[in-house]
Amino acid sequence: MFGKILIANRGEIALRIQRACREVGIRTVVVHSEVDADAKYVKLADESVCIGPAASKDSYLNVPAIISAAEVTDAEAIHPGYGFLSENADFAERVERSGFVFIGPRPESIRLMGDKVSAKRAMVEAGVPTVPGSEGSLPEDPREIVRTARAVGYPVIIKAAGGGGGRGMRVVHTEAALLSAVAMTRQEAQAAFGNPNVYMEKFLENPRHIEIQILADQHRNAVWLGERDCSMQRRHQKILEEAPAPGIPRKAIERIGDRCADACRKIDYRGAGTFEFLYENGEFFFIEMNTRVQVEHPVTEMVTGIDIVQYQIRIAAGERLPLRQRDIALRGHAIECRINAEDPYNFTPSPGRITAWHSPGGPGVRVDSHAYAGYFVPPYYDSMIGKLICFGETRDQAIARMRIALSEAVVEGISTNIPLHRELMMDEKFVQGGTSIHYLEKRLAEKKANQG
Ligand code: MV4
Repeated sequence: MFGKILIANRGEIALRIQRACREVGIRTVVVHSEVDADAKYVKLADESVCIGPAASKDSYLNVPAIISAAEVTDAEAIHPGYGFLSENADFAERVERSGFVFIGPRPESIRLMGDKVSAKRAMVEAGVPTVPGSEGSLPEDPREIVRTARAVGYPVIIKAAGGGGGRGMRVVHTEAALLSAVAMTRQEAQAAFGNPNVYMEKFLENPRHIEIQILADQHRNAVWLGERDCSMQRRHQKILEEAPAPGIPRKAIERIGDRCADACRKIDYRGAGTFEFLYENGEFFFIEMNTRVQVEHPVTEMVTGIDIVQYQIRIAAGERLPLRQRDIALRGHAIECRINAEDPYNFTPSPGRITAWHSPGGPGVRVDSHAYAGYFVPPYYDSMIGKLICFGETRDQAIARMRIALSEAVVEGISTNIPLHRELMMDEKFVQGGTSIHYLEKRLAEKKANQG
C-alpha cells in the first residue's frame, strides 16, 4: 500500500479523500491555491503545498506545479478527486510518466470515454444498450445526414464528440432545421473542444437520468454497486441524488448493472466509474461514462456499506477486489442534498464569510463538508460547500430524516440553497418519486409565473 498520497483537489472532496487515506494509514499531501491556504481541511492534511494563485488554471489545473509538489513531498500516488484534472488523460499520462500512480483508470480509458463517439462505440461492442442514432460521427455529405435523421426519426439531438455533461448539443425537430444545426454544433465543437466531430441520437423527450456505479480492479474483476437517480437537476447541475431509483424494477437494474460490469472487464477498465443512462418507458440507454469518483458517490456508499474512495486507492495500489457481485446487497435508501453557496431562487453565487454554521446530526445523517463558522467561501470555484446525506430503511424514512436535518441546518453570512431543498422535501411529486430530468426546471418556472 502507498505510504503517502497527494490530493490534487480542494474543498469537501479533498477532505473526503483525506479521511479514506487516514483510515488506511496513508499520509496525505494536499495542494492548494493561495486563497485556500488557511482552510481547515488544508491544516488537517499531514503536509500542504501552495501551488499558485486563486485562478484554477494557475493552481488546481497547473500540471507542472502539481507534479513538482508530488516530487518534493515524496508522494507515491495522486488522487485527482472530481472536476479539475480528474478526467484529463494527458494529466494521468504525465503523472505516470513522472513515476507516480494516478488514482483512476488508465489514460487510454479516460481518452476512450472522453470522446463520446468512441465511448458509445465501445459500449455497443460490449453489449450495453445505447440511444439509437448515427453509427459513429456524422459524415460531411448533407444527403447522408438527412437520410440518417429520417431513419432515426425526429426529434433528433446533435451532440459534440468532445462534449458531455450537457455541453455542445442541439435538439432538431424538423428536416428544415437539420443541416444548419449540424453546421452550428460542429463550429461550436471545434471552438470549444478542438474537435469538430458530431453525432446524432434520437431525442428522448422525458427521460430520467439513472447511473450505475462500478468498481473494477487491475485483474479484470468488476462489480456494480447499484444505481443512482440523478434526475433532479437544473441547467445540467445536479441538485439532489438518491439510491436506489424509485419505481424501477430490480430485475431491469440487475440486467443493466451486469452489462456495465461486463463492459468493464471487456475494456480492462480500472478504478471507480459511472455509466450514465437515460431511462424512458422501462428502457435504459447509455449516454456517457464518467471515469472519476462523482460528487454523489455517498448515496451509493450508504446503501452498500462500501467505501468507494478507499477502493479507488486499493485498486490503484494493485490490490484485488475482495468483493463478488453476490456479496453486494443494497439496503435501505439514501438521499443527498448538495448545499450550494447561492441564492436559492435565482441561483447566483453567494461567496463570502460564513458567520454561523450548525451541522445536522442523528441516526443515518452524514455531512460531507469542509465548511465551518468563520470559513470564507472563495468566489473562484464551484459554489458547492457541502453535501447532506440521509439514510433510512425506506425512502419515506430517508425523506423524514432529511426534513429534520434540513430544519436543523444553520448557515449564516451567505445565501444557500437549503430553502430550496426544504421545499423539495415537501414537494408532492418528489415524495411520490420518479420525476424526470425536466421536473425541477418546470416547477421553478411555474413558481416564478405564479409570483407574477
Ligand atoms: C440526451 C437527452 C435526450 N435525448 N440525449 C444532457 C447532458 C448529457 N450528459 C446528455 N444530455 C442529454 N442527452 C438524448 N438522446 C437529454 C439530455 C439532457 C439531460 C440528461 C441528463 C440529465 C439532465 C439533462 C438535462 C437536459 C438534457
